[in-house]
Amino acid sequence: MKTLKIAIQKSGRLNEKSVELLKNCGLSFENYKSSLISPVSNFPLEILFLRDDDIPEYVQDGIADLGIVGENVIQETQVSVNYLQRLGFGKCSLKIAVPNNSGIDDISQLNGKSIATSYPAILSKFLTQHEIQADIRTISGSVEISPGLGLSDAICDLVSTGGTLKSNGLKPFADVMSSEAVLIGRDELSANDLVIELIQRIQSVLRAKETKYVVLNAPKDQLAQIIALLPGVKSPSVVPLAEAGWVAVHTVIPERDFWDRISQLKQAGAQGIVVMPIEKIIL
Ligand code: PRT
Ligand code: ZN
Repeated sequence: MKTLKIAIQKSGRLNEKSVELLKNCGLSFENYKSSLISPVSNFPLEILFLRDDDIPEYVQDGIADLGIVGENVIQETQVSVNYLQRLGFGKCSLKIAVPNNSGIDDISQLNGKSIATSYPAILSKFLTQHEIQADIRTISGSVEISPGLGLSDAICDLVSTGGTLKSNGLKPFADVMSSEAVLIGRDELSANDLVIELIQRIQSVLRAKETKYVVLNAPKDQLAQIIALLPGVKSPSVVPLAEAGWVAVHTVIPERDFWDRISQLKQAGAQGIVVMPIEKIIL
């Protein structure tokens, strides 16, 4: 079968997590910073290291079959590619922000104002939807300093912690879009066996990230109550302990549910609760 090519960011915010995800899928490759292509030794796949802005077009044009990139970049480049899987990292929001003392508190007040951004296509669509006529100033970096320099009245930029806005005296004002890293693919490839296999591996890694393997000791007479508190992938395994009247309960549960239930489990008599990470969950 033909070797696939997947494009990931060469360096920047998505590089490390993209490499980690592919390695967790059992793919073996060198993360050469200096080269453009790295072959995977145990799967028919080559990794292309690119600037994130180029990834959607490379996938659309068939230079790469798959890509990992932020939704913000896909929307801005307006390409036609398939969204195959949301990946849960690189989360951020594209927001319009204004200086703290601007007096702007309603979106209609953006009419006639200038907005600096690196995302003119997305912003223009948003303004049209809200029937706002503003002057979009496209700049490629350091958008946040633009109001302070008198270059624009507002900005539209990506925000994750909000620290950059704060330290530049800006306040978030309107949400334009939220974004995360996604796996994209060429339209024709959705039914390709290798693509399906890779998506399945990625999904098993993502599922495992959200769940924990939990082992706890329970008095036998409290077992039903404890199991009721532990919704697992399937029903839990119950193993007798050397001490009479006690069992060990093994199960796999979503981490977010687990933390809420610890005190109830303890009250129900659970002891020696051990929580372990899981590498993959294959359903
Ligand atoms: O070199 P290359 O072109 O490949 O990379 P790049 O410099 O264009 O992008 P990079 O590496 O900065 O970001 C890659 C992707 O990460 C983006 O396209 C988003 O999908 C995602 N991402 C997630 C972010 C952020 N969070 C983020 N906070 N991209 C940029 N930022 C910037 C933002 O522009 C602002 O300057 O971080 C600053 C704000 O951060 P906070 O934490 O202060 O709010
Ligand atoms: Zn970029």
